[in-house]
Amino acid sequence: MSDQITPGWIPFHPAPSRPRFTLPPGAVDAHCHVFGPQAKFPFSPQRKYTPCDASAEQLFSLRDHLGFERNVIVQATCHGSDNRALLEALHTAGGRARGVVTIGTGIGDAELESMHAAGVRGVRFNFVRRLVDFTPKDDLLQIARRIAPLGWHVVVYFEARDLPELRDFFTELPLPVVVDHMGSPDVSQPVDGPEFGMFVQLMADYAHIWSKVTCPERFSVSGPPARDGERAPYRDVAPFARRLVEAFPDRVLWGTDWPHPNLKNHMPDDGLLVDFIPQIAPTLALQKRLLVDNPMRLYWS
Ligand code: 0GY
Repeated sequence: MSDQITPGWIPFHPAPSRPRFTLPPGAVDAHCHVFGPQAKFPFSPQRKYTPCDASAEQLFSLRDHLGFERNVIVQATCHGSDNRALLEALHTAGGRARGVVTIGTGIGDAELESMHAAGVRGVRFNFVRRLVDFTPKDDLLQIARRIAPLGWHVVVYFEARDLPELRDFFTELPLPVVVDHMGSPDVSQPVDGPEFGMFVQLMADYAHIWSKVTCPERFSVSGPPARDGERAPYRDVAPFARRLVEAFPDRVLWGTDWPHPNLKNHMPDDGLLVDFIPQIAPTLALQKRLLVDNPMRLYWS
């Protein structure tokens, strides 16, 4: 894999607007990444893409600009299981960031404990084939059993078509399972259709399964607003996220997904992304659970 940025890569928005929606005090951006900088934290030789640098300093400046108080930084696949960039970001965050790492079965107890002290609270299992090579489920189960006593959870990323095959694995895991990006719905299908219905049913049946109601920019067909001044973006994704927020108000999380890896069409204005929130969490009570209470319970209690 070349050290040059992947051709066609869209860099994060250089000057996001200020949201019109005012975040509640203590809001957490519960899904974001840091990339490198490559010169200090080289990317993994097994990576499937080479992103632009996106430093912790830039992430924290976006946090302040948008009005968040805290971040949950999720290990991106371009760093493989080398979590140094993430751990350094946690170190510089002064207690205002937690982390979700990628680890192998060979990790020692001392390293897990030192990650916990640094602010790590979860491990990511990634099943998206364009991003990672296959890891046997036995290895993942072994990791889950190692981290459960620490009070950690797993974050899972998969494509909707793979849910039928993965479902039993998720339901049997002995710790909370947080699904990235609503299980990647095809929003051209009805919100009441069989595909999204299977995901909603999974959450209804299993109280240990949570969802991030993130990434409208990744799934939207209608896209961001066509007209200047319009502040209700990604309307076609909103009903999917709102369904989960209303049905499972204590098991949903929200995040920016900054710096938005692998987008093909457009780069979102992060301020506009924040303005997506009132469409999916229409009351103050739902907003507080989504943005403050739920992430604080999972990451800071
Ligand atoms: C995302 C999405 C993607 C990538 C990663 O770790 C990663 O490489 O998460 C993606 O390409 O869909 O949520 O960050």
